[in-house]
Amino acid sequence: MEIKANGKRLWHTLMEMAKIGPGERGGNRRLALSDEDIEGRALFQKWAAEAGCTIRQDTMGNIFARRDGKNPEKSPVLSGSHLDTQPAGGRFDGILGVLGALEVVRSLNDHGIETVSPVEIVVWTNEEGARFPPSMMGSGVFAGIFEQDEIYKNQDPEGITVEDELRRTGQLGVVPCKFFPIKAYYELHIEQGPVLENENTSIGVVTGGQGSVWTHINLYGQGAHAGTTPMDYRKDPMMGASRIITELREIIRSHSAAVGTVGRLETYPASINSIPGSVFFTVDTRHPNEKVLMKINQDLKNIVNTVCSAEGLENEFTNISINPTVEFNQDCVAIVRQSANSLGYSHRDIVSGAGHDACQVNQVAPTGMIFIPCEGGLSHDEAENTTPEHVSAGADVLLNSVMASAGA
Ligand code: HGY
Ligand code: MN
Ligand code: MN
Repeated sequence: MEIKANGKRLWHTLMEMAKIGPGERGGNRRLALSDEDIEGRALFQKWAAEAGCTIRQDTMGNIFARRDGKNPEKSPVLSGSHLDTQPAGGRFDGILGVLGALEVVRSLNDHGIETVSPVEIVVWTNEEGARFPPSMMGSGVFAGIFEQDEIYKNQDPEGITVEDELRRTGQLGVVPCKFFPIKAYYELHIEQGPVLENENTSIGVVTGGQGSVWTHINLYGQGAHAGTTPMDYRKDPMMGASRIITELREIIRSHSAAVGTVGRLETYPASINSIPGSVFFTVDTRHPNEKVLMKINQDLKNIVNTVCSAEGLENEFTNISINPTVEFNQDCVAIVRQSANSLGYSHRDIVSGAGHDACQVNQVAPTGMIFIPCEGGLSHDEAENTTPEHVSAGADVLLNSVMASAGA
């Protein structure tokens, strides 16, 4: 028999969390392992303890809040996501998954339900990768995809390492960050795209995710005077970058369903009257087919070399992360679909355009995801929004999916 979560309480909890690390336009800025992120984590841990959970933290700062089941020997059902945000992020990306899992525990408490398997809420460290690349970092070390010692050395743009920040903020836990047997993992998330809203569908039954490649490109030319240097004397990396970025759009357009983004572009010395000596920019490319994704990456690398030889530039082309396409566990997908069905929510299968911690956990545990619509399909912007009704429906489906796997 389906039970319902308390959507009103979840919406209020989301709005309380949103007060921490406010952005300039109503969203949030809680970069991974920043003081704001820590403040949000502390509030979550307070709520989880009040809900009767016992809390532990691992050496990547991942937080696990456990609600015991009848049989402590059974592998737990996990549910969660991330609390870190983009620099100009929204109030729901990641946060909905963590606080939705908290709502599951609160609802199980309200209904006096003791599951057979334990249930654990998880907060993964640094899903966004906006401050410390790569993204999905804490879940990636947990799943054995990244080596912790390597990840510890990764730096933010100020040169601060992951390890330093984990220590400074007291997030370096004592439990080794390593996967353990998990019955199932469910993650509730906004779609971050327009499909569900356009189709007026309440729930996305996520069957998998597209692959992605993150690349750092450095172009080196010759710094010189903006006024005295004739155009054909120049080795101008900004001209090189503009040609590469224009060509990138053509490469992407030649593969339907491909997307490509240049999110960061920095010049040195960044002076109005000096031709830059060097330019750095990032490229995020994605596609649902891994072969096409790797072809796009190769085409981009070729374009960089062609433009650099034409412009007299040197370059460094570094793939900093390559995330394969993902297929979620059929049983978990079926449980999500069945929960939405029996609750009477309109639903459709959907492939995720975004990466999620669930994509990493999927490598070591049966994993499923639940999407709800977001306004205009917008995310990774402070205007990110959804409705209390969608949040409530998502929480209901999450609660019933967790109960189906945990045995209640
Ligand atoms: O980049 C992503 O897809 C995720 O939102 N971090
Ligand atoms: Mn997210
Ligand atoms: Mn995100």
